[in-house]
Amino acid sequence: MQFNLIGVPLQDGAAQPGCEMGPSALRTAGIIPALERLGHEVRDRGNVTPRPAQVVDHPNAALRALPQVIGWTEALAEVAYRESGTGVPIFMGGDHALSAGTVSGVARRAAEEGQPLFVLWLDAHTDFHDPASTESGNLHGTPVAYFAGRPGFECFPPLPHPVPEERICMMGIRSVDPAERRALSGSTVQIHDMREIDETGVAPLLRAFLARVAQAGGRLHVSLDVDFLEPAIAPAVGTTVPGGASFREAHLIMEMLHDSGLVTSLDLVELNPFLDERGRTAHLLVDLTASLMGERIMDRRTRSFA
Ligand code: HAR
Ligand code: MN
Ligand code: MN
Ligand code: MN
Repeated sequence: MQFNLIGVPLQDGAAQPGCEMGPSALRTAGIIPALERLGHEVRDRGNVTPRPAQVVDHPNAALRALPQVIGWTEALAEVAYRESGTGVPIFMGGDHALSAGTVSGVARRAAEEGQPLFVLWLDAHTDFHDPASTESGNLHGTPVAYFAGRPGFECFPPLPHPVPEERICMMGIRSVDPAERRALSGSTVQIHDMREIDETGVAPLLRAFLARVAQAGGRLHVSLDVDFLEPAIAPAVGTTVPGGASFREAHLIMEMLHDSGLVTSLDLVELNPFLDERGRTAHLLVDLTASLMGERIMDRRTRSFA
């Protein structure tokens, strides 16, 4: 397979600085040789530069870095569209605000090629605020509502190909703000919170979703937020929430995603190397990426998701 690695040194969407070092940490942790060892061809396309920030007013005074995040979204939508035309793009963040751009770009590509795009959102948070509802003002809490085409994003770049809410599946959720809860209560976004994962296990939940993607002849964008993981194994993130996915739950998800053959793009986000312990979180993200792209413990028969 052909991978296009894209660095996204964005940290304006998060409260704590440090995510701008994420792409460097992933390169240092060996993401390129890890993929090459699996027989893939890897092109490092370098880091994205945002469009210049324009003056933009918004009534929510809490909002932080709105013009900058808009500039990143514009640039990323273009890059994601382009880089998804020649291979599987891997976006190395950078905070989660980057997904506003990456998902809208790959959605445009999917629409042009006549395939429905699905999104698997692996996160402690639903990131379903709009610019008016966020109280923290941190725009990494908003990308899902943007690419789903929810109202309230008039200040953002126009979105020609929103992802229908029923094609969005979230796993790992354990921190939802009241405004997000209200917005999601009338929504068809599929949410598997940690309670459901505890009771059911990740495998049946993911298998059902992958079957739905396969049935629809769809393609799948995976967005992996570091805080999806249990903080004890992945400390390098500014928004840790206890009770996250375990090492094996996360690897099993990646292994099943690989077997499905459905994944066409990937975000690795919220890695803050400034908070890491001797690179262990960066290394874990590289190992998870390798599992997603074909590393396996033992050979086994591939399960069909159709
Ligand atoms: N919901 C909270 C807020 O809007 C926390 C959002 C944190 N988001 C991320 N990405 N770290 O999931 O401020
Ligand atoms: Mn997130
Ligand atoms: Mn999160
Ligand atoms: Mn390793």
